[in-house]
Amino acid sequence: MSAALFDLTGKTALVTGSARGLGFAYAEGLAASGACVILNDIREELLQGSVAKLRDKGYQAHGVAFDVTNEEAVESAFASLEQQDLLVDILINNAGIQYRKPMVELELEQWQRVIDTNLTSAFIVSRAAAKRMIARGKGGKIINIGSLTSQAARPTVAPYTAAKGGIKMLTCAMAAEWAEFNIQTNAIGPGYILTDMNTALIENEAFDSWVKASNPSQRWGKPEELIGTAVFLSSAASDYINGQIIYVDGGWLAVL
Ligand code: NAP
Ligand code: GCO
Repeated sequence: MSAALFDLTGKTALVTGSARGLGFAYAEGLAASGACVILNDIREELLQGSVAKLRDKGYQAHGVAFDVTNEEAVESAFASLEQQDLLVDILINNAGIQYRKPMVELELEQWQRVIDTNLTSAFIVSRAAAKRMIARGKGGKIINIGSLTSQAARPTVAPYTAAKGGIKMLTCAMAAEWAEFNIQTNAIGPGYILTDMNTALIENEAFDSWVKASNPSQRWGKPEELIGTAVFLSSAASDYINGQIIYVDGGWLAVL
């Protein structure tokens, strides 16, 4: 009984920003649970290499290159997927960037680029997915990717923090509008995870010490440690969960 709850066989999942990092971990985890996965990235060559890695493991994997901030490109991508009979049942809005600078030094363009990529894109891509899920009448799953900064802030990452706080409430707004169509929208809030986004932090001895001292697990997280939550929120096991954010942070936000 319980294993079937987490089985994604017959489902098609689109993961944005998934040629590497956490997105690739989510895609591989969903593929291992039976889903047909569609990887996305801006860089075609990187994308195809990642698709090949999953296919080499025997998984059903496809790639579609588009910029998640470009609504014409997003609509065109969904149309292309439909022509291939790849109908998105599960969407993980994972694509994101980081830009670290004190606000008093930040240019408006730099602010806007982070907001567009980390927040507005979730609206653009989810709107395209939800319209089609509603029309098909079979429900769906949407998973937004938040952060510890959906709940708390640190200096020099204001646009990222504003975007991730917005992701938390956009998740509630999506639940409010789409739950009646059997679409469950939730979010994952990863802690500090060992990916390219954080290379500069990982290599900074003081920051590395702060991360290890600031959470009860006393270590950085690994991308593969996010997979279980992604599979759970993509599966029938979460059919009555909506508008929630699950922090996968080693306990960071749970302690003083
Ligand atoms: P990453 O290693 O920097 O990977 C980000 C991915 O997003 C890359 O594949 C990148 O494409 C893609 N991307 C960026 N802009 C895009 C756009 N406009 N259109 C399509 N794809 C785009 O980051 P990560 O650590 O895996 O983070 C993934 C997500 O988790 C982000 O939303 C991040 O905010 C969130 N998160 C990360 C952590 C962490 O500790 N790592 C913690 C909390 C939340 P390219 O490969 O072409 O650059
Ligand atoms: C930073 C990091 C964080 C992590 C993550 C924590 O500069 O503080 O990039 O933002 O990536 O979001 O949950």
